[in-house]
Amino acid sequence: GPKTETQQVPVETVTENPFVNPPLVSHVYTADPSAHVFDGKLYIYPSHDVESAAAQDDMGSHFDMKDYHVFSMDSPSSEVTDHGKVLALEDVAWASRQLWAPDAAEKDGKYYLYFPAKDKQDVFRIGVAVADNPAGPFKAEPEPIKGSYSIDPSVLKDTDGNYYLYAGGIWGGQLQRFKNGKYQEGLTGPTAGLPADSLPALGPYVAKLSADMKSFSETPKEIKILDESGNPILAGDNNRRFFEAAWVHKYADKYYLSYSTGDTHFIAYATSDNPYGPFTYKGIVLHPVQGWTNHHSIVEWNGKWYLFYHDTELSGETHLRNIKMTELVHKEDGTIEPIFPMKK
Ligand code: FUB
Repeated sequence: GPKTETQQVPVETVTENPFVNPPLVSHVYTADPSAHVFDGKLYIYPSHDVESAAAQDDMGSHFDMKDYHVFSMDSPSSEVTDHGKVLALEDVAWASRQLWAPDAAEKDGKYYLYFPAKDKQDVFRIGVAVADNPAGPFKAEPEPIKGSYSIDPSVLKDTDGNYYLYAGGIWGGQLQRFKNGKYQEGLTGPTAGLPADSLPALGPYVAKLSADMKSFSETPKEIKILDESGNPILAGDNNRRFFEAAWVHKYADKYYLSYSTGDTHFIAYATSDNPYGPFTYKGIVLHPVQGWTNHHSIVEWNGKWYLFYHDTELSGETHLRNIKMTELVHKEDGTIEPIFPMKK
């Protein structure tokens, strides 16, 4: 029967959700979101994370992705539409595994998806796939972009109509295994080939795209990132040195290069007057997220700026991520207001 005496109610600990922003997509795992506004709509080109039998190692073998989906939004607060699978590993003749962080660009009504994958020799190259529509499907070129290497391509459409491809990533991204664009055989593990801690860190590379958007019009050039005194950021400066995820946006006539510092988990940024750099380190865009990787994009949409990023709120697993977005503010002095993804 009903209890009449007063019962001891256990004191519940109410745990507050520590994440500042909610996942944008929850029916599939998504990461590395590259966002662009095409025809007034916002399109997101992320990695599509999947469960994998590959062992977790310092080369990122557990990031074993096999296809890409494209997503779109009509407004910053609207639902996210999944346009489905737009490119699959089996449809890329030259690739063997690991479809990592992509980006997309539009030129003359055609859309180009740039993506890293390991070739049949297990060397990361960058491919391009073409579509008539921002939501795909994309058809891959039979060969990777000639002269391309490493991971994480992103493309800047400059205000003068030139397109620049930025790329590179150390450790699993293999950037340290290339000298003058040539793969050095015999380097194994994530760190062999890296400069000593007291030497300048490796930078991402940049190459102007040719008119057809499918090739480089020049030999890729390494980007220098300098500290506030004009000295190169050193390889041992893990809090500030480039690791992966280069992204360039233009704001008030300045080029902003933002990137992940990898093992210290920041998205840092540096600015320049020139798309080729040198860039000067300015600070942090995004503080560490939950999960090892931190990877983002920055885009202007209807007069406001947004940061797209990911964390592991839905899975708690470093290789099963979910994309998120938040507003980004450029301050009057040109610096970026740092973003904290976790409640303090
Ligand atoms: O998603 C696979 C890799 O993890 C990306 O290419 C890196 O930037 C890191 O996010």
